Amino acid sequence: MPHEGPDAPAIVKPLPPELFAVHGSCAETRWEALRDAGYHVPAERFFVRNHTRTPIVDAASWRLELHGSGLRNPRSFGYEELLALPAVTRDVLIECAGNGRRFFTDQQHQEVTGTPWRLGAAGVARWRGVPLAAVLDLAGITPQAVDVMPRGLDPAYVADGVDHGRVRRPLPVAKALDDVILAYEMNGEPLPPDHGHPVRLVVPSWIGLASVKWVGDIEVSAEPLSSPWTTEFYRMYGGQHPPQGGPPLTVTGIKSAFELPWEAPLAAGRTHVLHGRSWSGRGRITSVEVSTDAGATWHPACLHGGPHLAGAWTRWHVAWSPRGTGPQVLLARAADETGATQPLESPYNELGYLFDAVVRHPVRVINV
Ligand SMILES: Nc1nc2c(c(=O)[nH]1)N[C@H]1C(S)=C(S)[C@@H](COP(=O)(O)O)O[C@H]1N2
Ligand SMILES: [Mo]
Repeated sequence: MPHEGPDAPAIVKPLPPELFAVHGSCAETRWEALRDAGYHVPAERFFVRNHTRTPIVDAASWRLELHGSGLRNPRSFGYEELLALPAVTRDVLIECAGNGRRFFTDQQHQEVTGTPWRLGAAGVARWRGVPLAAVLDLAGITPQAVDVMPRGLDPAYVADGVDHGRVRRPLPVAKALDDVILAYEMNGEPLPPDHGHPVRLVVPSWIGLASVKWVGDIEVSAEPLSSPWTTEFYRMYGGQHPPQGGPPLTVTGIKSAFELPWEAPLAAGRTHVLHGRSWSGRGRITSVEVSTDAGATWHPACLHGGPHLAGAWTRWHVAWSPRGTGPQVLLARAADETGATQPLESPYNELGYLFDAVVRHPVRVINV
């Protein structure tokens, strides 16, 4: 199949049904596919969120253009030039702002629009690249610079007959200079096409949209910048929110997921070790509790060793001996270092962003 032109597939890598649920141009990781994965999600299992489709970009001829009123020394970088700069390596979670969206409908009976993700639009990888700050410094970022806007090389995003241009989203200069990476490696390999080859942004703790893939240019401006991705999309509408929408979304929320299939069959009369992962854009996970009786009682899960990274996830497990047979529901709720925890209901917004409530994960206890 061709990878360019009108018949090109939206996603290049294979999407076997045991690993992914496909939603149009996007692919959701199945949580059971993480049971035998390590801390990092292999690139072959990492979710894909494409506004249009994966472009094939040739690293050898690719250039990153830095331009705009906030630079003293506008310039460009080739792939080899970036690789020659001092590198950083960091475990960072990328999560779509719409992850969990379908639970607004399934659990809260609210109507929302957008891709109906369960919890599989999130993943941690080990990213290696150049700090964005270093590249901005080489381009002579001035004290007057306020916003930094990377733009992707994928096709323009057209929705309902409106051409919104190529995917781009300004970052305030404070975030751009803090911990953002211009990444060229994912889990020790060059970035695969679907995840931004040759270079993408990795913006820790922020909604996935900020981590612009296939970056081709970056505008650095002494005036505030905007794009449809800050004025129209990725804001909260409806419910308690102002008519023009809340502020552009930045930091992601707090979530937990079991590494089990939806409606997993579990054998009666045995003890099962339930595994899962929790994460929060606000900081480290400090505790996770599991309930198997609809929230009447909660049991602490055992958090797996090592430092519980901010900007990534914490793995955990808990033992469970189901009583009886038939459909049952598993609940997990995490707390982070800011004291935030997962509520039983998530505040409504029309586009279904930042679902953070406890997810009711159905299982079937069966006689074997
Ligand atoms: N250029 C470009 N960058 C993009 C997107 C896109 O469609 N085009 N999607 C964004 C969104 S909404 C998310 S959630 C993440 C998903 O990253 P992944 O596909 O590597 O998992 O990429 C972001 N970067
Ligand atoms: Mo996203």
